[in-house]
Amino acid sequence: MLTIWGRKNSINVQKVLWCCGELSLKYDRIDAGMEHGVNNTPEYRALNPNGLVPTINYDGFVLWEAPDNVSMAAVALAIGAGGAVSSFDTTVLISVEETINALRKAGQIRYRPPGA
Ligand SMILES: N[C@@H](CCC(=O)N[C@@H](CS)C(=O)NCC(=O)O)C(=O)O
Repeated sequence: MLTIWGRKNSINVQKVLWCCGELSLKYDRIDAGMEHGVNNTPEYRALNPNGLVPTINYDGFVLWEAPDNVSMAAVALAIGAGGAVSSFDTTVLISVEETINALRKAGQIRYRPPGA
């Protein structure tokens, strides 16, 4: 179960949503931040002490501090190459040089597909 807290008009939330979209991952999104509040509640701060969006909870593993675009692309490439998704069509949002950097980073990501 993948849950993402964050408002859709946040660039940092958008890069996570983009990554999930590229990987066809299903997720629940809870509006949080700015006009939605939520990120100042003690419950949210327990998940993400920075009180910023996004916050991601993947089966109990909580992640905050969404990485830069190249790192997000690297994660998408690593998961895609691991066979977790049947097809992987990417949308070009980064430069050739950034893509090469993403490919290098993807090689360092220790990802094991479910069931492997
Ligand atoms: N490095 C952090 C930065 C997060 C960040 O700056 N989020 C902004 C939105 S883009 C935020 O939470 N602002 C306060 C708010 O939306 O209430 C990350 O990527 O997670």
